[in-house]
Amino acid sequence: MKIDVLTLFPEMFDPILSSSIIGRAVNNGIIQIDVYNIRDFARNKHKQVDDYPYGGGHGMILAPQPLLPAIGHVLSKSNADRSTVIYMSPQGKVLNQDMARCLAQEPHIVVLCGHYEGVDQRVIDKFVDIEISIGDYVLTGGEIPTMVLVDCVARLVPGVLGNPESIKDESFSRGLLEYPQYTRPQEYEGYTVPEVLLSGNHREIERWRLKESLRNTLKKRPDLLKEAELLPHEIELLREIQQEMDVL
Ligand code: 4F9
Repeated sequence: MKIDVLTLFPEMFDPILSSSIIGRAVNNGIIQIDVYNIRDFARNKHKQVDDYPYGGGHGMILAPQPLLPAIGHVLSKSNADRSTVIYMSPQGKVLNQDMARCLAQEPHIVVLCGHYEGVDQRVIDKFVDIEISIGDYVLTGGEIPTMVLVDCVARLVPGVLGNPESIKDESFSRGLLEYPQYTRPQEYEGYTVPEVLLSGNHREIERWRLKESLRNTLKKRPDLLKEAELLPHEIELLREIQQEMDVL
């Protein structure tokens, strides 16, 4: 997978590219991430990238020049058979694990980081395939959302994570939150580990984990349960949990 990032602050990406799991995948050649400075495509004397909004109002707008040539450049350089251009914006569809799974299948992703009051609409109309938000709040720019997207998508690319099994079990992979985890020691300042996890009975452990996963989801994110396609034995476990809650 190839990811091209277009930003006014390329240095913000140095930390994730030089360390972390994503950095390792880049160094191993499993993914390729190139960060381009939008300002390098400015053709005016002062390398200005923004201008005042037509119609008035506060703030500045990222202009078609340099954005159009910048996007055009990364698209024409790519030899992938298709490219997906993404604009990180609070107006986008809110990122979720399903979207990340889809994007992880793409050969070439271009991510545009907006700044100031936004981007000239003609750039979005001409090039942008998807607008993506990372949540209902406003940031100073699209760089942190882009890092969130890149991290979330890149870790799903085969070979990026050491153990592919770890993707299967985690929160959201099935639309449920994870079960609680414990490690040694068995007792810490009076706090103990649930007995079943020490039993060595793998069927019982599986059942306990599924039940706690359902319990966590019901308690913390009941909205997720409406979307999850539960199997009959899972609905039965939910009923048990509800009864336990009624007793308390
Ligand atoms: C982008 C916020 C995506 C949330 C970009 C200011 C943004 C954002 N998700 N806020 N520029």
